[in-house]
Amino acid sequence: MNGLTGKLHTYHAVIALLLALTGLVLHSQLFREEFAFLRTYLNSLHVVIGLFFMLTVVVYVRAIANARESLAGNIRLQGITVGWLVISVVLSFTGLLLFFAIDLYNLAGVGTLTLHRWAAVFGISSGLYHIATSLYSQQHCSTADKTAVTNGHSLQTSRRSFIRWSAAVGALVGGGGLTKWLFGLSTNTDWSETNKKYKDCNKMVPQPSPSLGSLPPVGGGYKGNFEVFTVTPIPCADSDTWKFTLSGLVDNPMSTTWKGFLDLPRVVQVSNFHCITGWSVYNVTYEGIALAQLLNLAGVQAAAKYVKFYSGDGVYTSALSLDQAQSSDVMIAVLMDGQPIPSDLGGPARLLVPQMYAYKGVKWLNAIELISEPHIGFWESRGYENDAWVRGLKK
Ligand SMILES: Nc1nc2c(c(=O)[nH]1)N[C@H]1C(S)=C(S)[C@@H](COP(=O)(O)O)O[C@H]1N2
Ligand SMILES: [Mo]
Repeated sequence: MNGLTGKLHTYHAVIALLLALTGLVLHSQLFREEFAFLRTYLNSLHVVIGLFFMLTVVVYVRAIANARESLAGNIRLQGITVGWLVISVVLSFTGLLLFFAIDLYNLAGVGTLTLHRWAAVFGISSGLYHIATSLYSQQHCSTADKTAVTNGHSLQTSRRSFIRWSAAVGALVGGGGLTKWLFGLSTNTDWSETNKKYKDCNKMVPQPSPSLGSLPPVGGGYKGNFEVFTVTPIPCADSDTWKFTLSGLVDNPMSTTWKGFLDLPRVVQVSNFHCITGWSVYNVTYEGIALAQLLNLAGVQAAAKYVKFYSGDGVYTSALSLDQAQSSDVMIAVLMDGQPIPSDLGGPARLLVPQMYAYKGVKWLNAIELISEPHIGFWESRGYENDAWVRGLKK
């Protein structure tokens, strides 16, 4: 027992605490806004602390193996140990998968972040329970000898079980709150209620008709879940008023209605979608206008070096270098798995840059401008890389 509660226990506890703190902060609203520029560093720190955590788990397993005899009779301690071990292993495994997600490609994909979050919920709430109950029993133990003599034992026992039960209830309530927070969609906005109402509020007539390959989707249907991310309320588009413009340093500026936009030639592609916060969606069959083709039609002037993208929300922008914008898989998508893109996911038209993090994928795209100087977009000006290549995908 001593071997398990000595220095090793302290190290392990402190590291677990740091891991929980950095993980919670990474998920917080604050780090999607004011402190976005720290995200990548904090993420690396979280991973490094995670490696130390794994190290203490390994050492722990050895210590437990040595202390087998002292565990033998103690069902409660066995339960704690096995439970904690399972949580630690799941956390470590999903953490590693997430870190290598892009390199492992489809393998790591769907559900890894979800599993990591669930393990965090169980880990944090059982950790809190463990702290609460053992803090009490430490106090209790120091006076145990005296009280045993004065025969207050049954009182002690009932008080102890009362503490245990309150700690358990506290952990359950805390765990419930944590679950709600970690799994709430649109967690990055104050608009979640409004967004539910406007899940698909676009009124576009006609709908784009899917070409061969789009329906049924050649990718076989996307795998994973989109988390709706928006820094504004979801704007609703109407084909009567919707306009798309291409302007700036081009020979043939363009301003077109929805009908004209649908007359532009479209291509079909299967691509993956990676958000920098760790979730991905795989094998999405998109149909849309290849940006390189559109730029060709517009006749890009020699002075143009960058392409700036505007959103119908009036707030969000992003930009690519001309080179990046001409990558063959950059498109303005209007169909996803053969269906019009719903307004919460950026329809009627959204930008896709599959090899970059999805903050480059401007939703509700309605204007493109060719410019000579770099533009720093919404998230980029809050610290995200301007060259947003997904690690491992850069050509
Ligand atoms: N207009 C607009 N486009 C946006 C965003 C946004 O907040 N507003 N968020 C970006 C980010 S960070 C991501 S991960 C994706 C999310 O796309 P989804 O909401 O369709 O899942 O959209 C990107 N495009
Ligand atoms: Mo994102």
